[in-house]
Formats: sequence, structure tokens, C-alpha cells
Amino acid sequence: MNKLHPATTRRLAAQAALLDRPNAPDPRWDNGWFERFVHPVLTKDHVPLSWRYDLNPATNPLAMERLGVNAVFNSGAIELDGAVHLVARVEGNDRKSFFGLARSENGIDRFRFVGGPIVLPETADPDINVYDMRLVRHEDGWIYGLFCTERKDPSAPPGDTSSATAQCGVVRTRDLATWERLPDFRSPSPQQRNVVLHPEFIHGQYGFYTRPQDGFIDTGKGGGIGWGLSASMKPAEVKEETIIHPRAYHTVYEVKNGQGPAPVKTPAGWLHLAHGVRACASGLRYVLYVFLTDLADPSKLLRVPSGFFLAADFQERVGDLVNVAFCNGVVARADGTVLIYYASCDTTLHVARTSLDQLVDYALNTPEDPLRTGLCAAQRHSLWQRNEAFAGA
Ligand code: M1P
Repeated sequence: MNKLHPATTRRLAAQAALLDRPNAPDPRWDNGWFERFVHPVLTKDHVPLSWRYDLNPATNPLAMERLGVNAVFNSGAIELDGAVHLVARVEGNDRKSFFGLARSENGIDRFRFVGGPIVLPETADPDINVYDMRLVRHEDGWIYGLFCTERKDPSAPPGDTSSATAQCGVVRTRDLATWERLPDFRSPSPQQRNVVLHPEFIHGQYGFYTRPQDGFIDTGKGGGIGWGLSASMKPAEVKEETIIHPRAYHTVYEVKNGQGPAPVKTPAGWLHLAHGVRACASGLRYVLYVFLTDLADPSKLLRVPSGFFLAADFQERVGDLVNVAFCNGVVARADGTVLIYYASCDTTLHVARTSLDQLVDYALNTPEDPLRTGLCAAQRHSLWQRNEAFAGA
């Protein structure tokens, strides 16, 4: 073994302690819906030193970082060989994101990046940025990764260095080690983000959750969570999108919304975690909400509990942004535990632990939003009245 710089030895020891740190439920959080945890599961400090530093003292005598990492956040999630695997969005100091595979036995702590940074195959039109992979084990036998691929808008006028187009890139794998790139997803919408593959065939076709939008940030007259079918994955092409959950005035999904991970199958229906966005003085506020769709027809909305299910809280509220919770990874384990991987403020990744029973109870029994303050107050008044019978309430 070659000798390391003393600073590298010190940094490796500090990182080993971080990677071995146990996680525990946060006692400050207790609403019966899910447990929060004290520590994030992935941060920029979890990224291997070998992805950031030149470890050779001969070529890096001052032991300086060469390729810094700014954040680790929105991660796809899947269980494979009994362990939880995350395909994390790793954002370099250069603003470009790439994917990194991390693994943990219990899905709560001791996540470690495995292998090197993932270098995805490109299409003929190279991606300028990629992010937010949704991992889905489809009943056709493949594990698919659908992600956002971003490129500069070719129609942007000279001098406009910001306008971009977002579309959905597609890869597939059997082992999370070798990735095959398929053609980008096609749809009638000029832009797409938050495209997610449904895990089962519907009438022999592949089902997709979409988020048609007119511009890169603004959903315009598009918006809402859409749905469409494709006969193939090579290419995946949805010719018609129908909106299954639209945006709505004075809700947590007023400005935009998007499907989170692929829905979880429950006895009550497909349980969806989505993000909803509203505007406020500090910018856009992203929260997670739940809705339920029909088992035979996932485009048929059954129920939408009111308000948000999870919002950034405590130390999660501030990062590169403020007040952003985003989720594109969930793992439903065989014992009924459900692990929700959510990112805060585009900066760090956290886990919430719940169960299928809790999620179904939440989806079926949380009142729906009556969309008017008077009716909301009456809803709460009725709850209060029913509780009058309980001593000490
Ligand atoms: O910055 C918050 C999120 O913004 C985008 O999500 P959406 O398309 O729904 O607005 C994405 O860039 C996402 O990665 C990011 O976390």
C-alpha cells in the first residue's frame, strides 16, 4: 500500500466514524404517521474521499480536494439481495449532478457508497444534467431507472444562458451495476419532469405517471400528475396524457405537483407519495402528500387526504434552498415496514419509517380538503365535539 498524506488519514478516520454512526428515531416527532430520524442517511460527507481527492501525495502534496461535492439528495430506492440500495443524486460544486449507488442492510443507517460514480451511457443528444432517478422493478423482469435529463433550450435567444428543456431519460439494469440506456421517453408535452414507470402492466402496456409542462420551471397550462400508456420501452412513447391529480387553488399543490416514487401496492389501492408546491414569500414551498388510486386502473383517483403528509422540519428546513421536501424513493419491505427516502432543501437525504397499515389508515381516514376555510373549521369542530366524550382531551 502507498503511504497516505496525514490529512487524508485524518479525513478517512472522521468519515469512518460518520459512516458507522447509528441512527435513532427523533423523539421530537410523534404524530403516528411515521417516525423521523435524528440523522440524515446521506450527506456530502458520506461521499468517498476517492471521488473528491487525488489521494496520491506525489501529485497532491497539499492534500487538497480536487472535485468538491455540494450536496447528496433526491434518491431512487430499491431492495436488492435483502439490502436497501439508493441511487442518489450527487451534485458537484460544478452544479452538475450524477448518480451514486449507496447500500445499507437496515435502510436506516450505515449507508455506504459502493463502486465508483455511475457514468451513464448517453444518447446521441448528450445530457447536460441528470437527476432524480426513480427505480422500479417492473413485472417484465427489468429494473428501470427513469430520470430527468436536462439540456439547453435550442430555441433560446442569443444571450439567454438559462433556458433549458427537461425530458425523461430511461435506463435499465438487472444488478444496479451495468446500465443500458434506452431512448428518451416521448410524449406530446414540450417538457417533462417527474416521469415514473408503474410497476405492473396495464392492459399489456407500460403505464407512466407524467408531469406535462410548458416551460422548464412553470407548468403553464400543463401541470398536474398525468398518466399514459406505451406499448414498448424501446422507445417508451405516450401519445395521450390524462391528468389524474390536478393542481388546485389554495391547496399544498397549487403551483405544481409531481409523482414521487412509483406507487406502493396496498389492499386499499395504489398508494402514491407526491410532492406539492406552493408559492410564498421565501420562494416555492415543497411538501409531500398522499393519494390513493384504483388497483385495477391506477389512473382512477380514489382518495386524497387533505394537506401535507411530510414537510421539512427542524434542521431539515434550511439548506441550499428553504422549506423543500422531495421524495423519489420508497422501499416496502416484506414485514410491512415502509421506508420513505426524502430529501430536504436539495441538500441532504433522510429516512422516515412507517408501515403499510399506517399508510392505508392515513389514506382512508384522514379527512379530505373541503377547499373552504368555513368547511375546514367545521371539520375540525366536529372532531373536537366527538372528542368531548373522552376525559382529559
Ligand atoms: O428544487 C426543488 C425540486 O425542483 C424540481 O422539482 P419540480 O420539477 O417538481 O419542480 C427538481 O429539480 C427537483 O430535483 C428539486 O428537488
